[in-house]
Amino acid sequence: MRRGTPQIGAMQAISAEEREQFYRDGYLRFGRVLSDEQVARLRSALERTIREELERDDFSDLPPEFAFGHRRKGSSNQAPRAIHQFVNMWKVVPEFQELLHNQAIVCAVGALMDGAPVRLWHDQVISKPPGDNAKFAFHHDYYFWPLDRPLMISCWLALDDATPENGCMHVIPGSHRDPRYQPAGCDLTDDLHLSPAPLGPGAAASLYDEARTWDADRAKPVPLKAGECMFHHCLNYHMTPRNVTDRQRRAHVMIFMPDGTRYNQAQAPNHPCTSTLGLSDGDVLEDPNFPLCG
Ligand SMILES: O=C(O)CCC(=O)C(=O)O
Repeated sequence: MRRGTPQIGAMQAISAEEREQFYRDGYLRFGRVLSDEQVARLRSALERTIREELERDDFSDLPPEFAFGHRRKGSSNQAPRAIHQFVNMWKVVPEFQELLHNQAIVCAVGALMDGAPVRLWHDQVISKPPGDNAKFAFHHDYYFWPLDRPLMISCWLALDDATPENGCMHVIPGSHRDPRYQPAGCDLTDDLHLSPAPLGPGAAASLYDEARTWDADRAKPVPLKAGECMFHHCLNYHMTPRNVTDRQRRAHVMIFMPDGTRYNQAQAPNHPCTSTLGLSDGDVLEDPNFPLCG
């Protein structure tokens, strides 16, 4: 199992080769960060959460963003979904909140961010239940986030074995640096991760719409065993194909940002994690909604 080394310092948590690979390819298959017992505990916490939510009539004590991306009791929209989301699990389920202190994950992200203090932008469980899922088309994540700089790093943590057949992550290596994939004005220098330049609000890249029609064979699959994780850069293009098996495909995704990241509404005006917070452009995202991790 990968171990963080906070007492030695975040820079030790990832090798120079891994760091180089992450910034060259825009993703990194990192390895095992949870034991089988920890995975089983998270799965049963998720099952409990889903069960409890389906029995509820009053949702007023849940954060508003938690409703986004899945169906509740009595929901009129029964259309199939590409993915089912449970946003900000950390606010609702203690077993998932513990992951914000997983040293292997947080120290590796801190090292990838050159030792910056690391905050959570949000987390979510994403699942593709058998028979109720579809292809989740190619995209990069930054396009959907109202944040001032493209410096976010996601940790995609498998809660089930993830394979091409049940919809594992598929990435286009290097797309985070390729101008054809990125909005005009995006700074793609070698120091991308240090670049302070904001992107044009919501501007789609030349390949953005076309890429949404592509199939998984245009990309590299990243199969993972339950308890293993990968990291991906917020400008990296990725997709997940339909789960055509009778197996679950659940993942927990934590999205980290360097401390000091600011709100930029025009980039994504209606994001469920910020739309009720009354933020103004330039506000720094901080506690309690965006906690420091470690
Ligand atoms: O898990 C999935 O199916 C999609 C994940 C994804 O797009 C992401 O983590 O950015």
